Amino acid sequence: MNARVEKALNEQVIKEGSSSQFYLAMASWAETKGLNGTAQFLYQHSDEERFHMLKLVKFINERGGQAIIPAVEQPPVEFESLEHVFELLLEHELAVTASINSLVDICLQEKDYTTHNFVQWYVSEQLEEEALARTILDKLKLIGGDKGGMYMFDRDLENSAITAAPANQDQAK
Ligand code: OFO
Repeated sequence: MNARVEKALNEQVIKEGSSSQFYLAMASWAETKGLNGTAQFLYQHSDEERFHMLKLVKFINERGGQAIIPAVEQPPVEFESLEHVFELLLEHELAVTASINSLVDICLQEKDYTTHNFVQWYVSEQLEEEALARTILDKLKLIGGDKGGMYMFDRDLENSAITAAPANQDQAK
């Protein structure tokens, strides 16, 4: 496998792994605040990011490279508010999108069209995740400090986590 592409893919492994840890920390924080639906949604999101990492690891190894499993970095323990959590999540997703775009660029420069094709899955995934984070943030802004609204919001996220679960299990096969 092209050395430059392999290095960029391994850097992406780090990013997906750290996304998983970051969302796991958010989920745990939400759970301690009684936001169980939000916690469930974020736990699931964390699992998805781990799956994104695993997909890269397998691809690198199958193509004759060597995947490097990164060390676990400590994510934040406390968050200012739920809105802050989703602001950070969107910010994080935007950074991951930039990194995927640069990976696409490297594939084209190195004429590695197989990896370029593989990476397209991540391009679409980032589009969806950014849109979802924006929608959630908009809802939180609408709710403001309303406790009833927050209750409904948490329940909605719980329902969306339940609906999305079977698809994710299929993805992991
Ligand atoms: Fe891995 O999909 Fe977002 O970060």
